[in-house]
Amino acid sequence: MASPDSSGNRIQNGLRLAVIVPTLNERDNVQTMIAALDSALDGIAWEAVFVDDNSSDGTPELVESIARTRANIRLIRRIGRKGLSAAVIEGFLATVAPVVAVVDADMQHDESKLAEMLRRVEQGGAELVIGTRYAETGGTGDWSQSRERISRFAGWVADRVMPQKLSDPMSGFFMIRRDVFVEIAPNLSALGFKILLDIVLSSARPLTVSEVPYEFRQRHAGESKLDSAVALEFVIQILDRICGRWIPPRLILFGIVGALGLVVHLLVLRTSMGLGFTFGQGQSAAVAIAILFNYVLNNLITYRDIRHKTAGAWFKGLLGFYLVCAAGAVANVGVGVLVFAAEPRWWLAGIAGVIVGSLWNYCASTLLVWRKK
Ligand SMILES: Nc1nc2c(ncn2[C@@H]2O[C@H](COP(=O)(O)OP(=O)(O)OP(=O)(O)O)[C@@H](O)[C@H]2O)c(=O)[nH]1
Ligand SMILES: [Mg+2]
Repeated sequence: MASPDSSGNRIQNGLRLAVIVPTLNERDNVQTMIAALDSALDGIAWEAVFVDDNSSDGTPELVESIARTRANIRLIRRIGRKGLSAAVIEGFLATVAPVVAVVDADMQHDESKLAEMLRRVEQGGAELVIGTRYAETGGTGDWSQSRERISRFAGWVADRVMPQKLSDPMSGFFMIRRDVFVEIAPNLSALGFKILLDIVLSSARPLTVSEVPYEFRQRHAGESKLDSAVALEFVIQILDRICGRWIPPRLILFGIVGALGLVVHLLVLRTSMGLGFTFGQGQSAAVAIAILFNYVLNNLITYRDIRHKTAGAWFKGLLGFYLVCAAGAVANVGVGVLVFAAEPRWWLAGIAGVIVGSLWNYCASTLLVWRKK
C-alpha cells in the first residue's frame, strides 16, 4: 500500500479504494469497523478515512492512535463544523484513490458487499454503486414499522424530483468513481444528511448506476444521531432542488411560518373578541402573540442551523424580531397606501403591502436577527 521511498515520500502503491467513515461519537465502533474492513477487503489495496467532527467521546484520539501504526487508516478532524454530507464530501476529496465509498461507523451497513461493489465499478462499468435496502434480498432489519414507513415515504418524495430511478435514494451506503464525484462536487448543496441524493440531483447527466442489495443491521454501539433536524434538512434539500434556483429554501420556510402566524393571529383575535375585548385590544394581542409564535418557529425551523440557543441570545433575538416586524408593518401599510392611491383596488394594495412587508421581514431577519457568524 503506502510505503516510503528513498526521499521519505509516500508512494501510493496501486491504491484502489478509499472507504470514508464519518464519525460523531462512535468510539466503541472504531475497532470493530476496522477489523470488519480488514476482512472484507483482504487482497485489495484500500484505505479508510475517518472524518470526525470533534467527537467528545475519544473517537478521534482512538483513530489517531491506530493511524500511527497503520498507513491505511487516516483521520480528518474537523473543528467548528458539523454535517454528515459535508464530512463525507471532505473525505472523498482527501484521498487519491480512484474509487471512494462511504460506510456508517455503527456497523449498520454491510461492509462485506464492498468487494462486489468495487468489482462492479472496476469491471462492470458502473460509476455509482448503491447499497439498497429496498430491492431483492435487501432489508431494513429490525426497524420499527413507523421508521420504515418514514424512510419509504422520504424515498417516494425524493423519487418525484430524481432525474433517475433508484430503489433506495436515501441510502447512506454507496461507492462512486472519484473522478465522477470531483466533476459533480462544485454543484453539491452539501446540506443535510443525504449525500447520495445530493450527488444524483447535482449531476449534470444521469450516472451509470448499479445496485447491491444488503440487509440493514442493528447499530453496534453508541447512539443514533438521527433526529428531527434531519427530517427538516431533508425538506430543505428537496425545496432547494425544486425551486432553489429562484427562491431560497429559507424564504419558503419563512413564508410557511408566516402563514401559520396568520392563523394564530386570527385565532387570538377571535378569542379576544369572544371574551369581550375591543377590536383594538384583540388586534394588539394577536399581533404580539403572532410575532412571538413566528419567532419561536423561525428559530426552530427556518434558521435552525444558526438558532439562538442561550437564554440571553434568545431574548435579544426576540426583541430584534419585534423591531424588525414593527418596521415591516410600517412598510406594509406605506406600500399599501401608495398602491391604493395609484390603483384603487383594495385587494391589490393589500397584497402588495403584505408582499413588501414580508420580504422586508425576511431580509432584515436574515441580516439582523439570525446573522451567520
Ligand atoms: N463527521 C460527522 N459524522 C456524522 C455526523 N452526523 C452523523 N454522523 C455519522 O454518520 C453516520 C450515520 O449516523 P447515524 O446516527 O448512524 O444515522 P442513521 O444510521 O441514519 O440512524 P440510526 O439508524 O439511528 O443509527 C454515523 O457513523 C455517525 O457517526 C456529523 O455531523 N459529522
Ligand atoms: Mg446508523
